[in-house]
Amino acid sequence: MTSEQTPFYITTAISYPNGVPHIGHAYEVIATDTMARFKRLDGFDVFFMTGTDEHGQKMLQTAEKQGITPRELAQRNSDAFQAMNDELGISYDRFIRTTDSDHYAAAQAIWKRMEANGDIYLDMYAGWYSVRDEAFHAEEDTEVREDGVRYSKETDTEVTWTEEESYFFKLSSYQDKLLELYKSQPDFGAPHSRFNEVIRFVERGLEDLSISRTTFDWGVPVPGNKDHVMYVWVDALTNYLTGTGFPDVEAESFKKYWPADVHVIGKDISRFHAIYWPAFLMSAKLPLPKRVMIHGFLHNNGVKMSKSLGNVVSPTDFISQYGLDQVRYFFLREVPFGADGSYNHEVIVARMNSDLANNLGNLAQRSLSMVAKNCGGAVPTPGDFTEADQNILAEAGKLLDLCRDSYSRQEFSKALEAIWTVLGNTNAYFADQAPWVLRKTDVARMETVLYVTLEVVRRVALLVQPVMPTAASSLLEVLGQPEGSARDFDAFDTALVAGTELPAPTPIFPKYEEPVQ
Ligand code: MET
Repeated sequence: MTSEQTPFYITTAISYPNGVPHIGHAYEVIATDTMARFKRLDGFDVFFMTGTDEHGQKMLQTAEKQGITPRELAQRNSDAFQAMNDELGISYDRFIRTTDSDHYAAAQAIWKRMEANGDIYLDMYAGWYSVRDEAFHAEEDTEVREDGVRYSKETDTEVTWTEEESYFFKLSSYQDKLLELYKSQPDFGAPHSRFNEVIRFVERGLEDLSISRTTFDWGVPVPGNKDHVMYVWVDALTNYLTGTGFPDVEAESFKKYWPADVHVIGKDISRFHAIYWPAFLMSAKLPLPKRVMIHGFLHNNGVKMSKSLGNVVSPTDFISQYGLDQVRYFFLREVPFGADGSYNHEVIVARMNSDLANNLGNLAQRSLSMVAKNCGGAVPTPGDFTEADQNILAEAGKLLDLCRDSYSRQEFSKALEAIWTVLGNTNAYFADQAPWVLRKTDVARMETVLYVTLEVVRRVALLVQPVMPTAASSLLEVLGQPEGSARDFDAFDTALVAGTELPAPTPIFPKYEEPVQ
């Protein structure tokens, strides 16, 4: 099957390493990682890329403030981002840095293609620039505030007057083509509410875009003019191509993975991805990504959280507090991906205790302990299935397709909700059937009930692997499912084999206990 695997290329945005990562960065990579893992388990040939965006004025200014070179700053914090990824168990295939040499080649190659298409010209730029946003803002979108400083109205960042020779990209001539794209591919941007904002913006008309700078040199040199470096976003967006082997368009990896299936990004950079990026690619005569998935922001709204636990916005603190799989589950279950959301200590603990410890952990532990004690530690042989057995097995049997459907739109919370609905029903089934009573009255029936319960738990364990890789792996272990093909989604419909020896069960999801002060 290997040679026929369908490719699936997914990316996160690449982060500015002008500081250390925070919980927002963790949220994006966790969601993207979950998607990548789901597709791998579902038989796709996945390429998953994340990394750091190291050029531009923001990096330069931060480095100057710290008395180091931008290269040193980039190195230090890029390492911190990579360490966060590793700590979060992110299964990236490449961690790209825009200072990688193959990236320079890619950025210069896309520039030349856009130039060859007649879309780049030299002129003077005069306007407002926000270093924080690394973005130009039209004068009418800025205002002078009480402190006498001019800000971008939209992003609340300071803007400074910039006047210099610059290359421009003819973005204005792509308005109609972009609107056609949005019309013919209504899922090019998602969710619709966020994509619609982008469409409205393009409908108001587009100005040509300044795409080079001359006042500093921390960037990719513009081909053929050593006085200019590329505007950081031209270089940054091109990272998605670099990862596939571009500019070698004959490379096997390029042919296989480009165009990307999904770019996962935050709502603050939707215009760069859904306007500039497709316009650059159209100009360069390259295929467009299939989807830009725009997620919202998570806010820590719990005063209690910061009071009782101190600063928990560092991903490391967060994980040591709650556990990695728990955090991954919480983020994806609590907030519909795409929407803004908030977190606090109470809701996290509620999810951990009710969804994980009770509904899944307890069900697994109770049924497995009964099997250990009463069935010789092996998967029992079921008798004929009753209607109740058949119903619950049928419900669980639908979950893979339900998940596939939800994941195709990155609707992680929907997939998890469906799984936990089945778990709720399985808990009710287990309570109704009362196998601990059957143990004394009807052992064969007890064995059937335990078999059915384990089979549902197995299916659930398979499907939660992308979200909670470690816990799911432990669960599959105690269900006698070794690593490898037994854990692929292909195994979903292959029922548990009676007689399979099971290791001694160990609880997988402990209840959250408040630390003793
Ligand atoms: N570095 C940018 C940001 O953090 C994202 C670049 S994605 C090509 O906003």
